[in-house]
Amino acid sequence: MFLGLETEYKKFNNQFSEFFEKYNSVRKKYIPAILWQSMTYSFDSGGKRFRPFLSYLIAETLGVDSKKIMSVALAVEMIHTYSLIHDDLPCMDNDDFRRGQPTNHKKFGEDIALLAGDALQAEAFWCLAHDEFNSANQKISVIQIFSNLIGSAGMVAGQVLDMKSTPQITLQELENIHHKKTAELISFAVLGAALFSNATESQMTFFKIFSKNLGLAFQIKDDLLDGLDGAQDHKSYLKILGLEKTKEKIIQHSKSAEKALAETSLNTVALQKIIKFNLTRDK
Ligand code: GRG
Repeated sequence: MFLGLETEYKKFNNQFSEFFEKYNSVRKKYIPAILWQSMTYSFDSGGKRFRPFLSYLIAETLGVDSKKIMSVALAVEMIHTYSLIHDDLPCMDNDDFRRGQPTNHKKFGEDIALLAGDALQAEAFWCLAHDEFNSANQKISVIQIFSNLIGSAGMVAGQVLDMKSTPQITLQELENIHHKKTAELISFAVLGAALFSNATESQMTFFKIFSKNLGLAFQIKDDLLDGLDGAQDHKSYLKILGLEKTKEKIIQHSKSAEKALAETSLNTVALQKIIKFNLTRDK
């Protein structure tokens, strides 16, 4: 799936699964069985793991052992999973299927699905707080940016603005929604891993530009794939800009992301491949 990054993805996947198993062995016994089943049903239902893989590649790029960033990788995938479970609920997008399987609330009921999302969010903070490979100060810095990017000023804000938007939405408003709803979590995957990998201030600056543009390109690509699939939504680049300009926007943000990487003076071949993966992906 991640063309040219197959070896890295395999290594990442093994390490990620191992880390998740270790987490299970510590936490599972405290969590009611039905809640655990609901949490893991969605966590393990065939997602691409794009965000945690990105965290892994950041550690590789900065020459740091990837065990340093595994708590970020797990936390980011837990938040992604919770956001999908809640987004599918009848009070939000009201979807019956996700990744070709019944959505969490269709399988476990709305009450448990809601609580599985809540639980995954809290567990993500648990993972970061209990990280064994970084200092207390580093963990505080990471939790500070995490709570900002995923919460009421970040991803949740994006969801609210999305829900309350009207068909008169402007391109600028839509970009702001995409930025908050999707790009900020992707930014955390990059910036959380970069902080745990001891990135310099200047590298952080370029990684911020890289991750924002990659996140926007990722969401616009998602709009494009949805639109080609027949979904009609006024909150879509396709609806506002049409097909050709939407494709141009994806290329424009991808180029900005690439340019930011070039400024870091690091070997960023793998990260460039991730940008290309998004350009060519069909799911
Ligand atoms: C706080 C309820 C709540 C929601 C937050 C992120 C979000 C807002 C809602 C999720 C719905 C959605 C379509 C978000 C856009 C982000 C996106 C492109 C999700 C799909 O991500 P992939 O392609 O999915 O990484 P897989 O299935 O591979 O994990």
